[in-house]
Amino acid sequence: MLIGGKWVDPASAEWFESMNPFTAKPWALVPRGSKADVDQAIAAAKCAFLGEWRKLTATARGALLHKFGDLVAAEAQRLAEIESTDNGKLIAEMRGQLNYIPQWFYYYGGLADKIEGRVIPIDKPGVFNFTREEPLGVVAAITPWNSPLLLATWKLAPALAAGNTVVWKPSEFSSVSAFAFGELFEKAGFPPGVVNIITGFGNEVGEPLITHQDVAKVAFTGGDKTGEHVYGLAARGIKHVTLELGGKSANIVFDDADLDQAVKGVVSGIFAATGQTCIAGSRALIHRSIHAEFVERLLDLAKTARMGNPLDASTQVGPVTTRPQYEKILDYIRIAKEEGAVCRLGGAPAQREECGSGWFVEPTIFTGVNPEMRIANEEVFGPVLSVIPFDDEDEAVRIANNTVYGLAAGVWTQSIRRALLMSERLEAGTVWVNTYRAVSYMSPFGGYKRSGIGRESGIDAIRDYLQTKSVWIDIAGNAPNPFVMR
Ligand code: TXE
Repeated sequence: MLIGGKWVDPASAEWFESMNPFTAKPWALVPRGSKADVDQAIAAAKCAFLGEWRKLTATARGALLHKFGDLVAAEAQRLAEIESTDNGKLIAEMRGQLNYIPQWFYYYGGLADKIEGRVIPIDKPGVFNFTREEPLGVVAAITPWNSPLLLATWKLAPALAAGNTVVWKPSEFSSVSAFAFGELFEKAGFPPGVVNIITGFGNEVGEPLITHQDVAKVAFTGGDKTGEHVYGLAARGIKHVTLELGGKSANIVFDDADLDQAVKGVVSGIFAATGQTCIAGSRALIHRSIHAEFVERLLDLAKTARMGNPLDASTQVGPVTTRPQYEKILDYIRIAKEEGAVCRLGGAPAQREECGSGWFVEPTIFTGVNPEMRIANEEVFGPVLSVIPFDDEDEAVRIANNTVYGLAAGVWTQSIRRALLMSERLEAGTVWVNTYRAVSYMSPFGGYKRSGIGRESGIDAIRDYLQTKSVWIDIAGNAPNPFVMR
């Protein structure tokens, strides 16, 4: 693990296995961190925050982020292979992602020296008042397994640009790429302790991190139940928190949509990344007049999905990342069947030869889904689509918003009126019109309702890593009455 610029063994002297989901066999050993390591990492992060890191100008901080981005770009292929092996994401997607991740470091690196305070034209004579935007201190970044480096980047880039230091805990299911990232932070020349990495389990590493008095902020991505728990722990220490917690996003297809595009959009929304994305369009809301035709076209396209080794560039649907997740998906398929949903495709573990011994679930499509069913309300986080018909805009909005989540939504229509109206009425942090699953370092991302708090990416995100100080300077020199407020 990386603590204060040194690679160290865990205090527990224990390691655990990281599994390759394609082979269902262990392929790496990961240090099992504990409170003792967490305490050291936080001490190192605090020391760096008060020392070396603070001494750097914002421009110099930005230059380091830029350098890091260059190193990630140079190592993109290697990082992509590690990530594919450790969590089963397609190499085809990972190459693109690793080539794109540097943009976050360039963008926030550029922003580092544009964080400006303001001079307030204060209403009191003889006083000068201005604000400073200051970093929070030590940030705990806790990340999940589904997109390990991308989701860590969304936290690390703005946190560091704002002048914070970080202790990062990757998911126990996909920690290996974090070590490769850590090496690049060192190589870029970040002072020791600015970025620390502690691997291990949620209760053994995550909780001591969140509850440590020297952690000023918790930036978390994961499931909503864990998020709720993390929020509660952070509340006890009155810590800053951002949470990104998944969803049950609706992909809404109107009868005036370009159906070729819409079919591809719905398929990409649920089967890309094996459905293991927070933004998965796991509910397809289809206008009743096109429902039958659309379902046939959906089945035709989904059936062509090539499953297999994620390291093969032609694979389109890879394995499920973890054994518990694999079991959870199969459970939800069983529940949907018991609830009376009609399984039109898949609905079982994949038995294809090219899937070997990996944790594969067939791309699955349910019709006859009633909005009240569990399959229409709970996050499956797998390649399982619920198709629900609707009659008009009002009903589409009602069904789409009838969920505790609010991360994203897709709207397929040729009508600009409808596109604008729907984008206003949908309770979601992101609305895509005639596209799906697009993200950028420039555009804020985050959830409404139970999908989270705060935003990642874009200029706004850096505000979540800053606090405002108001400075008052008397320039009149006449002491006021000490017994009344000035
Ligand atoms: O996530 P967890 P899990 C959803 C998805 C999935 C479900 C469970 O539905 O099926 O969550 O996945 C750390 N204190 N998403 O169990 O538990 C943990 O070690 C502090 C949605 O893998 O949320 C890991 O680093 N930390 C999602 C991180 O939290 C704790 C992405 C996420 O793990 C902790 C992943 C604790 N008590 C799953 N317990 C999204 N929003 O994209 C765990 N952790």
